[in-house]
Amino acid sequence: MSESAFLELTGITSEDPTTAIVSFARQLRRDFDRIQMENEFAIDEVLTKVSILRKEFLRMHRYNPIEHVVSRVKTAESIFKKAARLGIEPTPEAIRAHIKDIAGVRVTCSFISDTYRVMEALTSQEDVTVLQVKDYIANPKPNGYKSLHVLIELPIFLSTGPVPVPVEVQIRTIAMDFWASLEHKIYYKYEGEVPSYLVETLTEAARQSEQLDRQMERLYEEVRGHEHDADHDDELMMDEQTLLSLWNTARDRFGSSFP
Ligand code: 0O2
Repeated sequence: MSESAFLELTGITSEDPTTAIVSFARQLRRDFDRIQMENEFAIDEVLTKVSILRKEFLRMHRYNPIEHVVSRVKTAESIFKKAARLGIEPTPEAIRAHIKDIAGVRVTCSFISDTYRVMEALTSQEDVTVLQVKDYIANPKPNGYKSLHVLIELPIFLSTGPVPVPVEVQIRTIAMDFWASLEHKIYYKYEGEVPSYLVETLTEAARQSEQLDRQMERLYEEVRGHEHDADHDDELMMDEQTLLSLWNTARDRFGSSFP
């Protein structure tokens, strides 16, 4: 970009443009630092929510629907590339307004039903606003990509007050995740020009991974049915223990006249 074009874009009219450009660049850096910071904090909030859900499921249902969680803040380079692709001015205001996936969290679940359960539990929280849901599990992309994409917005609490920050949460099964990371690697290796035989193999792998997901889900439901019976026995046992202790308390209170 020529100096005059830069001055026109930034609106700098100072008689000493060099000083003005340096101070503008410093301001830009501060603004971008702030954007990165807000996005890091928003990720912390989402990770805490996911961790609480995971612990609650474990404690209350003795079951963990979440296998693992990863997160990332988009790098400045990747933000600028996306801005250029979308035809957005590379200013902090335009980036805040148009790029909503600077903060990303990926939750990997064991089973398809868990992905929807986790999405429901996360999006029904009071401080979470759902901006968009893309269900690529029900409607996979033509290449076979499957995942739930939920764009949420939640407040982070800074010393200056609350700031709403969008976070893209991707929720998928282990099989979907395995497929997506391999596809991503292949796509990057061939810089988007993937040979057709590999595209076909990937599409076939996506179909097989879907079958695997469905089979695993069926197996899990069967095993879960048996576990429910065992849980019921445990509850009965706990009740008997509670009854026994109540009985003993009553006997202590009423003495030997109590049977
Ligand atoms: P990264 O490095 O994961 O952040 P856009 O969000 O505008 O770029 P789109 O298609 O409207 O594009 O958004 P969408 O459908 O919500 O997908 C965005 C993200 O989903 C991507 O992020 C990928 O992480 C993932 N994704 C989408 N489609 C595919 C796919 O076909 N294969 C794989 N492996 N991942 C996919 P980024 O920003 O591209 O990359």
